[in-house]
Amino acid sequence: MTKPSNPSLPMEYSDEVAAAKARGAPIVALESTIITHGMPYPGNLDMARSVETIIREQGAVPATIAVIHGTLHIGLDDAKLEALAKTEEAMKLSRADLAFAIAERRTGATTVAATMIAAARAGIGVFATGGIGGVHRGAELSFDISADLDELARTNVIVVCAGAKAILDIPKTLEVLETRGVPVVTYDSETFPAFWSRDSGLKSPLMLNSPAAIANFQRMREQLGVDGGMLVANPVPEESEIVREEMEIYITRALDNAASDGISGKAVTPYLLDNLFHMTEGRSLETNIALVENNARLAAEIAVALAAK
Ligand code: PSU
Ligand code: MN
Repeated sequence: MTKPSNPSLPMEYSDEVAAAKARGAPIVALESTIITHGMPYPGNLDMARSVETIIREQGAVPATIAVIHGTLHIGLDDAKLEALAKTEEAMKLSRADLAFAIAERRTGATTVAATMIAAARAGIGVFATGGIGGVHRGAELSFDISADLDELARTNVIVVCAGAKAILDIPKTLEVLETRGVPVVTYDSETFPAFWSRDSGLKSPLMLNSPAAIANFQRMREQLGVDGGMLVANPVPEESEIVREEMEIYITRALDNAASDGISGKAVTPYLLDNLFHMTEGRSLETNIALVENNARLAAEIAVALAAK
């Protein structure tokens, strides 16, 4: 009896990423949930394009990752990027449902967790995002802990972010990362950043101040055979930050709104981000864009440093 053959994974590289892979050029993965669920159109498209440009300017190649009609795309051309930025239908994909979207030929954006899985599958070791998911405030009751944390513990990708959003419980998020053995390295700062703010009030577990040092640390982890990702936390540039005390006022209000509207599960993060956007009259979005651009630059520098063996 012949066994049914396994279906192969429908994975497609953009021309630019395929060429970069062929010549061994540095590549930086980018997530797409930030485009579909993290920012409104057209600011999301402007952000997605400018982040790609910044990575190219540093001598690396951007690979935005998304599932489109069941194909896992590693790198999107401009037409696909624009269509994704406009769509209202995209699923928000994590480890649990990335393969579901592919199997069911759906369209979905990848979170940090799903982007790490796709990047590792595509042989891409560096990834830039805004903020990671983490332990939500009140998680002791809701059990809401992002799958991003488990993914960081198991998948070998360096994730460059601006820390954790202060809508989360940052001390608990750092505790989980420590328990799971994820190195948390702050770039050129003693304190762990809180996304819109440069300082969460918490000391960072580790600090390094050059892309070369980060690349070297990663090589030592590989030499030791230590699996899993690394979290690089890059504080938002000073001129774009919203300080913690001010942000805390808006966050408290947004959390109250989420509770009274009965928001739960996957909808929580997008709901809070939208609330904050309105409360800050768009300033939270400007800061969000600035920090993603800043992370893209650092991620490209790290990818370049890793390629220069
Ligand atoms: N940061 C943003 N906007 C976002 C996210 C992060 O500024 O939309 C997304 C990321 O894709 C992250 C996800 O992986 O939120 C976490 O969602 P959850 O808390 O449901 O795991
Ligand atoms: Mn969650």
